[in-house]
Order: sequence, then C-alpha cells, then structure tokens
Amino acid sequence: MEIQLWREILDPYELAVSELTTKFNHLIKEHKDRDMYSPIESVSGRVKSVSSILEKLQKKQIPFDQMEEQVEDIAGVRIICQFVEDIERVAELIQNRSDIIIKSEKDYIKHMKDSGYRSYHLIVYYTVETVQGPKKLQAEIQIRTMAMNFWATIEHSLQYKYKMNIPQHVADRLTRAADAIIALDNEMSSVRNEIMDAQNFSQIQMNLVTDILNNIENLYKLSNKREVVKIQDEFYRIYAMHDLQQLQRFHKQLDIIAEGYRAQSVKTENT
Ligand code: 0O2
Repeated sequence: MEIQLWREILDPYELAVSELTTKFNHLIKEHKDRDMYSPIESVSGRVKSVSSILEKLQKKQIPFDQMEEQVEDIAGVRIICQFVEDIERVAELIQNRSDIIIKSEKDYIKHMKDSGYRSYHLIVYYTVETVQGPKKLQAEIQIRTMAMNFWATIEHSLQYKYKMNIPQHVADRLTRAADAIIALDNEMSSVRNEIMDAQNFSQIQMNLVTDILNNIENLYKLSNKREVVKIQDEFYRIYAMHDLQQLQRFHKQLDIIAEGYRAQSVKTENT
C-alpha cells in the first residue's frame, strides 16, 4: 500500500473529525450564549493511526477491502461531560440531529468492561462532502465523564506500555481505582444541582458583564464622554457588590439609555 493511498483513504475521516468536533464545540457555545448549562464539557477527536488500523485488521482478521466497513472507529470523537447524568442528555442531543445517523450503541456504563472501563459509545454514520462528491462514513463517538476519562487515559497508556500484559498488582490497583471513580461520579452527582447553580451563576454573570461592557463601549462612541465615565464607575460599583439581580437591573437600565441614544442619533441623521 502506497502512503499516498492511505492519505486518500484517511482524508475524509480527517474532515469528519474536524466537522464533528466543530459542531459539538458549537453546541457548548450555544448553551453558554443562552445562559444554559452545557451537558458537554469538552470535545476532542482523532483519526486512528495507520499502525493502529493495521493492528486491528490483523487482530480481527479483517480483509483490507472491508476495512472501512468493519473498522468503525477510524474517525473518533470523544465528548467529556461533568456528570454521569449528562451522558444520556448528550446521547439524546446526538439522536435528535439530522446530520448524524446512529448505527449502534454500547453502554459500558451500565455494563462495565472487565478491565473497569466505563464509557458510552455510539457508532454513527456521517456524510462529508469531498471533491468526488458526498462520502458516508462511520465514526465512533465516546461519551464519558471527566472521572471516567481520567481512568481510561491512564489505563490506556498502561496497556500500551505492557502490551496487554498488565502485571496483576497493577491490574488490581486499576480495579480499585475504577471503583473509586464510580464513587467519585456518584458523589459529584449528589451535589450536581448545587454545582450547576454555581456554574450557571458565573456564566450568567460573565454574559451580563460582556453585554454591559459592549453597551458602554457603544455609548462611548455615541454620547457625552463624561456621562459614560460616570456609567462605567457605576458599573464597577455594582459589580463589586456581587449581586446578580443588581447587575441585571443595571444591564436593563443601560439598555434603555443606549436605546435612547440610538434613537436620538437616528433622528439627528435624518434631519
Ligand atoms: P484506540 O487506541 O482508542 O483507538 P475490541 O474488539 O475491544 O478491540 P471494538 O470492538 O472496536 O474493540 O470496540 P470496543 O471494545 O467498544 O472499543 C472501542 C474503543 O473503546 C477502544 O478503541 C478504546 O478507545 C476504548 N476502550 C475499549 N475498552 C477499553 C479499555 O478496557 N480501556 C481503555 N482505556 N479503553 C477502552 P481501540 O481501538 O481499542 O483503541
């Protein structure tokens, strides 16, 4: 097999990984822009390396011409969530999309692997546009919590180091660590509402501050500079109070002032 051919085969998968990660990152942004809690914490993706594909072909006795059908994870996307409950929500978000078709799912959370591995896997169909036209390909989406990801990342590197022959004492430690991860996820779930409230509060505050500063900047262009400095000082005073309601009230007042200036400048332009 020539290197060029591999590049041609893998290129659409690169595109799929890039598009899917962009789309999931955009979902995070959409939630944040709407002051909503995002069930997705972060997203990453990769195209399986040639050596890893070859290894899988060999291990599973897959003929080369069936590679794209049978190796379902040439394109891989990993979605990290904060809480176990978010995983189901993310799976639903994916199920409801028209650009991603679910082929199969594996729930290694309800059915943990013997190794201790936990994660929710979706094998999906996704179509990319190439110079030769549309290409429907498969991708694996792994959805897991930050804690599950911590365990899987460490265990994966140990598997790599020991080439599947992890010494018993290390395997025992990993089993204990897997139990600790389950306990950690459960503990976090029990304070999920409090954590979400705190994160929502800081997201709402961040969006408000951005809006207020944009408004102040626009006012600075349109109105009396001394008045804008006064408004800015008032903003700093209210910000220091750490009171979201006061900040929201100030935001509304500022909107009304800005609207007044905008109307005034339109009137001036028309006269
Ligand atoms: P990589 O390096 O991530 O690409 P299998 O039959 O077990 O060889 P299959 O049928 O493709 O694999 O699916 P499975 O078991 O659902 O595994 C798919 C992927 O899940 C793996 O891809 C890993 O990324 C991850 N995974 C599965 N089991 C484990 C585990 O015990 N530990 C860790 N850390 N990850 C796991 P690859 O191709 O094995 O590896």
